[in-house]
Amino acid sequence: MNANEIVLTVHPSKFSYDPLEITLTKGKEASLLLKDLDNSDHDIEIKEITVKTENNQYGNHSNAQADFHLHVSGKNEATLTFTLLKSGVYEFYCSIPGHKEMI
Ligand SMILES: [Cu+2]
Repeated sequence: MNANEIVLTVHPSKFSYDPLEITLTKGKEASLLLKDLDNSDHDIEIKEITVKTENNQYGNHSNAQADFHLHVSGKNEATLTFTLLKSGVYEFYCSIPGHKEMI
C-alpha cells in the first residue's frame, strides 16, 4: 500500500484523539483509520478543507456541512482515503454535540 496511512485513536472516558496533530502531504493520497476505543460514536470533521475522496463517505451524517467527515461507531473503526489538494492548517474535531468542547 503506497498511501500515507494515518491512525487516529479515540480514547474512552475522557474523550480525546491520539495524536492531536496530523501532518499531511499535499497531493499525496492518505488513508485515515479512525479507531474508536470508546463505547460511544465519534467522528472527525474538518471545515473548509479541499480534499478529493475516493469513496465519498460523508455518509453517516447526511446533513454534514463539513468538507471532511468520517463517522465511527462505538468500539469500531472506519477508514477514509483522501488526497489533500490545498495546503494549510486545519482544525479537526468531533461534531457530535458536546464532544468538541471536551477535546
Ligand atoms: Cu465524539
